[in-house]
Amino acid sequence: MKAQIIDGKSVAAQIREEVRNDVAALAGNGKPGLAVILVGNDPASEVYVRNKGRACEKAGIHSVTRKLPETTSEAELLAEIDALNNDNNFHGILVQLPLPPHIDAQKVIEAVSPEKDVDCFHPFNVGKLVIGMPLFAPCTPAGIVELLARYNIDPSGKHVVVLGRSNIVGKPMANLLVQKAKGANAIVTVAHSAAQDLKALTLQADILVAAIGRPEFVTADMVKEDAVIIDVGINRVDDPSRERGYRLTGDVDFESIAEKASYITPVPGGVGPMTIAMLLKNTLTAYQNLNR
Ligand code: L34
Repeated sequence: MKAQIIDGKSVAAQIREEVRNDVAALAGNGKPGLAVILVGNDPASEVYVRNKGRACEKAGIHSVTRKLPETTSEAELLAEIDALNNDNNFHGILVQLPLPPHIDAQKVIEAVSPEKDVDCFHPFNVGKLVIGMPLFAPCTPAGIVELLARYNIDPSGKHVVVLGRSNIVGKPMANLLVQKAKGANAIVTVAHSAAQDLKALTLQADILVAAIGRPEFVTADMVKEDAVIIDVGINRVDDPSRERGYRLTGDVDFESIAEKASYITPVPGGVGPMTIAMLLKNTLTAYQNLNR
């Protein structure tokens, strides 16, 4: 294999240790608190939320996961968020997505107090991000910027092609990388499946961020020699040979692209763990902002 693997798991562990030290050094009174709300029983969400709770615990962050039934009404969820907005024990509030279809996710996102919005999903925080004055950096995109920085891959002046335009990854990724700032300053294209000639776009990418949610969608012929490949996808693909019945795969065809790229993130162990590490960072930031 030619490409160097970007080890998100180990970078994330490093960042979590840094957060743990910062939390331990906080002046006496109280510690950061994170409330995570999970509605329903989506198996992947359950894994992610459990990972978040564990990571908080290890970093000395107080965390509570509220598990609400699939049948929870929008009004009940909004009431829960309102209570957490007014609870001084919690500095961060995160409502795990996706939500059941009978709940208006945007309404829920906008119910979280912007000062506690550690996801950076509230329109107030999205706006602050766009103008380059963010309160919080959105977890997954910020994790990617951090990975690039720690591998000394400077996006400045490079062409980054972001595949996918979701509000969780694609759009905030573009908004972060286009900023005139250290670790950013990139030339950004946001592409998606409606492109007339997607391959012509991805072939231009010095750094390709794949966030389309389709297993192994990006193939080696779509990638420029020596490109940096960031794979945000976490897809469960049926695999009867595994005990749990599935394997995890990203949005890129790892095996073939690793022969062509200069750097590549694996799935699992790439971007996923970084999302959680940045969530801890944001929770600490929320605490510091609220205790100023
Ligand atoms: N509100 N909803 C909200 N905030 C978020 O930041 C998220 N996201 C995405 C889904 N919904 C959300 C996450 O937490 C994706 N995501 C996430 C978090 C953690 C991991 C993956 C996605 C993770 O821990 N990934 C591991 C493997 C997990 C497994 O075994 O399934 C990895 O190594 O990639």
